Amino acid sequence: MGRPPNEGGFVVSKTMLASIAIFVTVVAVAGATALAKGQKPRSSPEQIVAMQVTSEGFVPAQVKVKAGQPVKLVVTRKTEMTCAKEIVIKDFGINQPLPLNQPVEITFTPTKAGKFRYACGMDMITGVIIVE
Ligand SMILES: [Cu+2]
Repeated sequence: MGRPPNEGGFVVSKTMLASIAIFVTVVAVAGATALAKGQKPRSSPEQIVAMQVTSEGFVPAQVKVKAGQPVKLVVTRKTEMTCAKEIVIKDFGINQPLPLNQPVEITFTPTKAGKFRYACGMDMITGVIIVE
């Protein structure tokens, strides 16, 4: 049975190839799992921003959020001393009355970066949302 001596060598290398293939598959699966884990925090990324209306106006008067993630503004008007009895965010079609001492939730999702103004109904008391 004149087996060429290199046939055995061929069989071994085939086995090695199979092992390498399995190894690569395991690494790929592990990588995909790690990726899925890495993405998980981005799936429930609501950005909650507390805001008040005081005698100073909107506090804070500048808010930073990230694009593509829902924003929940919780606005509480604490004073009768200003005309800011509502909050208007034109770019997001928001015009929300602010009853005294009642937290009001306003939810929207900025889709692109930029600066978006918020203001009282007369556009006198203002602030800016910086979307990054
Ligand atoms: Cu006003």
